[in-house]
Formats: sequence, C-alpha cells, structure tokens
Amino acid sequence: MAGMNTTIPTVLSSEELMDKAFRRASKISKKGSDSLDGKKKTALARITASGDIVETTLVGYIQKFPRMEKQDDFFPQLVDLVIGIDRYKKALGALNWAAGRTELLKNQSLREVRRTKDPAIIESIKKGFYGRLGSYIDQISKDLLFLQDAKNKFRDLPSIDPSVPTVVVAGFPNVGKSSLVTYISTAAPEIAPYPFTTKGITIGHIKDDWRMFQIVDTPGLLDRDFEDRNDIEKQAVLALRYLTDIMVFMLDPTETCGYDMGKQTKLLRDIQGNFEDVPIIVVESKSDIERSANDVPHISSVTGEGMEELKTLLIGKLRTILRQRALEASDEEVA
Ligand SMILES: Nc1nc2c(ncn2[C@@H]2O[C@H](COP(=O)(O)OP(=O)(O)OP(=O)(O)O)[C@@H](O)[C@H]2O)c(=O)[nH]1
Ligand SMILES: [Mg+2]
Repeated sequence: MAGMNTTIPTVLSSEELMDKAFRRASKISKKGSDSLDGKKKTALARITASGDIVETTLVGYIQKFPRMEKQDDFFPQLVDLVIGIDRYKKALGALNWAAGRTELLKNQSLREVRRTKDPAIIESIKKGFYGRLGSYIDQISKDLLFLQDAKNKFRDLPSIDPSVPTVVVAGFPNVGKSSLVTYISTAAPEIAPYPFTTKGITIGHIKDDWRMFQIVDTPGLLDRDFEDRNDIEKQAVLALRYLTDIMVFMLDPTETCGYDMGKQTKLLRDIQGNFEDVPIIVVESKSDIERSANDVPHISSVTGEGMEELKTLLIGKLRTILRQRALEASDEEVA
C-alpha cells in the first residue's frame, strides 16, 4: 500500500469547488450573429464549462480514492479503524450522486437555453442553474471534508505490505524490540507513524536470496496489559493478527526495561491467548548484561550474540510459510 497516498488528489472544499467552477465559467464570452445569439452561446458555454468542471472533479475523486470493503484482513481493518469504511463508502456515494445530478441539471439547462428567444429567460435559466449546482455541492460539503481528512489518514498509514510474510516483534516497552528490528534488518528500517500510538512503528526487511520478508515492532499495542486497552486498541490488536505470520516475543531478564519478569511472562500468556494460531518464538534480550538459565535464544543487540541464529530460524519458518501459501494457492487453482 506504500505510495497509495501519491495517487489521491487533494480534495477541494465545497466553496473551493464552486469557486473553481464559477471562475472558469465567468471568463467565457462568445460572439454570435446578433446580440441574442451571443448571449445564448455565452450562456451555453458557461453552463457547460461549470457543469463539466464539477462533474470531472467529482468523478476524478471517485476514481482515485481506493475501493475499500470491510474484510478480515490487516489493511481493511486498519482503514476501518482509522477512517471508517461505512462512512467512507457513503462519502464516495454522495459524490457520485452529486456528479449525476450535475450532469442531468446541465443537460436540462442547456436544452432550455437553446429553446428560448428571450434574453431575460436565458439569464434566469443560468441563475437557476448556478443556484441548484451550488445546492448540490453544498449537500456534499461534509463528504468532501471527510474525504480530504481520509486522504491525510491514508497518507499516514504505515507502509506495511500485508502480502509479504511478516514477523511481528512484541514485548514490553524498552525490552529492545526496535534494537532487534534494526539489528537484523537488511537496511536501516523505516519509522512510520502508527495511528494508535505516539511512537513510530519500526518497519524493517530481511533479505533471503531474492526474497524480502518484513519485520516490524508494534509500539503501544502489544506492550501493555490487555485490560488497559480501549476498544479501538483491542480492534487494532485484532487487525495485527491478520498481518502476523510469526511473532517474536521479547523478554528482558535484566528488568532494566522497568517491568519484572512476572509481569512480562503474564503479558506473554495474554498474547498467546490472543494469537492462538500464530507461532510465537520467545527470546530473551540484553544477554550482554545478564542471562537467565531459561532454554530460549539469548540475544544482544550490543554484542550481536544470537542474532545470526535467530535470523536463520526466522528465515526458515518464513520460507515454510511461503511454501504453504503457494500450495494453498495451487490447490485453489485445481479446485
Ligand atoms: N545492554 C543492552 N541494551 C540494549 C539491548 N537492546 C536494547 N538495549 C537498550 O534498551 C533500551 C530500549 O531499547 P529499544 O530497542 O528502544 O526498546 P523497545 O522495546 O523498542 O522500546 P519501545 O519502543 O519503547 O517499546 C535502549 O536504551 C537500548 O539501547 C541489548 O541487547 N543490550
Ligand atoms: Mg521501540
């Protein structure tokens, strides 16, 4: 979904849209064979121009905003949480309605102008046209504002590609999640804003031959007691489930993160309950300071201990997931 933002245009407010249509139209003036003919041609051209501007602007928005359906998948769930898919679809529907009404109104007004020989009537048809056009646009002013806001929100969504097998790193704050993502990423990870927290989500990539896998941490989401979450955060955790192919849960046995091991293992159990189908690899961080006797990988982003082994383990599991996906896809083809 990265780059989606670049294709969505800035959405004009209702006033700006009317301004644009009127200003363009008012500059047009046509000569005719006589005064009446000139007035007629000018009115026809102005009505056509302002109607067309409104129509093409609205239809352009409808085409350039992404189609979104509610689905059990990471990106639609995220969009639903951040933007609201029902409201979003309603806004696009309202634009479609206004574009359709504009077209009808324009054609009807053009017919009426062509039929008359009275300059006063031409003037009143034109006025009536502008008035009704303005009222259609007025009626969608909230939808236009909503879509401009949605455009900004789309732009700020993290550029995580849900189709790439993904490792999600969880654990309390300060246990070393971002340090791990940075350490095993092929290039410097991207830090993207995440709608549910003030902290940036770290998005790294692991290169395996010609393939890339994603590794992300999830600040503010999987680092708190579940009871402390509000409804939106709970839904956001659900959305994460669709993204997570493998989870690395990080314990900090030094407790320098500020949470004792009892609390940390309780969070681990919480998460195991919420991510039942997801394989979870438990690791312990900061092995350069202190290590437990637990039979889990001990890693350190300071000395690099355990990092190559962890990376190899993750790549092995991610390859298996890719193979399973390919098998499922070919099964579907046969069926
Ligand atoms: N000694 C040592 N310090 C580490 C290690 N990993 C991380 N740290 C330190 O621990 C602190 C927290 O590390 P981060 O990687 O930012 O932890 P985080 O889990 O991403 O924290 P949040 O983003 O706040 O959730 C930093 O000061 C790191 O330098 C490690 O392996 N050894
Ligand atoms: Mg972090």
